[in-house]
Amino acid sequence: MAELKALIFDVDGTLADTERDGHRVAFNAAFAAAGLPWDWTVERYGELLDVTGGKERIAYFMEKHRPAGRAAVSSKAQIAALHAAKTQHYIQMLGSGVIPLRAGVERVISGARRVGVRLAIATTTTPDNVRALLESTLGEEAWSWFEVIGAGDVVPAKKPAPDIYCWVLDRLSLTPDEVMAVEDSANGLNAAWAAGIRSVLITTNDYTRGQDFRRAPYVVSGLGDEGAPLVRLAGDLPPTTHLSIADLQALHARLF
Ligand code: XBP
Ligand code: MG
Repeated sequence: MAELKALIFDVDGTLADTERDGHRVAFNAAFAAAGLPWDWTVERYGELLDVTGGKERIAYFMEKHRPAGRAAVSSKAQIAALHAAKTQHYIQMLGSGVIPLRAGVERVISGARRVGVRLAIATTTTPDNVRALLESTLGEEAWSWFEVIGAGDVVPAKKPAPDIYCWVLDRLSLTPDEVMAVEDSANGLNAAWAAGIRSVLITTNDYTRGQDFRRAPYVVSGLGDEGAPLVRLAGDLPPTTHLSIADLQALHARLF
């Protein structure tokens, strides 16, 4: 039986619903400020989310949709500058407290701290964004609760490549069987899976609900709260309105 030693959280879509009303809006603000006539609608952004990483997403958009004005951001450096402006918009938005954590996230994080399950993050987003989200939702100290934060360009290949999970496992000095990954997307699931992690809990959201999660042992609509009960979507899950850290420890142990 493999004991659960650490929880590795994805960020966007998992800790908080940041994509539609956060990142998307910040991309559009950066485009407008740069004089680019681009507007990523809610629907289009859903399609663009197939590509992880903001810089990679901009490059993919230009390649696929050939929008007007793309010549102005044709080099890697120009894309990076546009993306840096987007990051500033995004951090400013988070600072004003517009994006809360998803239901149950705070409960599971504090439960893990209480029982000594270590905490880590594996995300494709920019490190400054992770810090801004943690600070605006959990306070200034929260950053230090996470022993390892793997984010953005610390690895060359983003999810669904396994690199970020391998990087985090390496720094935690843990094997894949000692951790549970909490993810919201197929790209995230496939990244964890490719790194050898079999204990994956998917918490779906509006953008990811229809994705292929067949590999995941557990799929729920969220971690749940008493006021916002979870829906069990796949896997042998307890009949509960919300998952506690004890539930996650039991779900993990059952897999090995
Ligand atoms: C989600 C992503 C990110 C964000 C934007 O990351 O793919 O690219 O949409 O962030 P995850 P940046 O679900 O792995 O947390 O613009 O900083 O890349
Ligand atoms: Mg995600």
